Amino acid sequence: MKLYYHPISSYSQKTLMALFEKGCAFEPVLVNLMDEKAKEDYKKIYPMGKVPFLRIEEKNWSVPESSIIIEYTDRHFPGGTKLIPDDPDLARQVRMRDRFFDLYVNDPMVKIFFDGFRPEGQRDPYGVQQAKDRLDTAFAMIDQEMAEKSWAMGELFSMADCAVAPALGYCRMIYPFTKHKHIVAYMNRLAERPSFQRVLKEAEPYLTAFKK
Ligand SMILES: N[C@@H](CCC(=O)N[C@@H](CS)C(=O)NCC(=O)O)C(=O)O
Repeated sequence: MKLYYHPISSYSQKTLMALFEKGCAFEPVLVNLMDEKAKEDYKKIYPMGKVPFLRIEEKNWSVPESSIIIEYTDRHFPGGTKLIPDDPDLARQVRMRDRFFDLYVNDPMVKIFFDGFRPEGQRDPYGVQQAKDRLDTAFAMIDQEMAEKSWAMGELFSMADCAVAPALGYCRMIYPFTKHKHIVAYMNRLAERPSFQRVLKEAEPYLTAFKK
């Protein structure tokens, strides 16, 4: 199976972290989102142009969306970390947290991150303020939740942790959460996870080049 991705894309990082947790083999295909020609070529594979995207040629299956790729992988590759529990109620709680982290941490983080790279006059201060307000609310909720937990689901590491790790990793740089000590401790635990370390190591040279 081929994973179309970019190393600095937070949603790609979420998926990569999950695939590394599972230890399943895949062919990585880097999509250069900074290059218009590469983006246009990629749209022939996935017209929405978003990464990550999984293609399983032998089944003629296309699997877009980070959470759905993780769901597919967790179902079809029994090895490594189980990322979505078999128990339906626990699975629902994982999915709920995954949605929360994507919509209320990752998306606002992306808004703030990319606005910073827009030329003067094309920035969106109102949208950025909305994103910051959303993050403030999300941080307060997560901090309270993480007071007595190791991972988003308690002692169980799951897809939800893969969703939030890259998003919080970027927040550390662009909208820090230092006053939320339980999130800081959670982030420190995530940073020790070999799957996340591997993701960050791969992203590092691309991030340095992107910032220049
Ligand atoms: N909901 C999607 C979000 C994917 C997404 O927004 N990816 C960004 C990179 S982090 C992207 O492909 N951006 C390029 C574009 O929008 O053209 C998921 O979970 O996979």
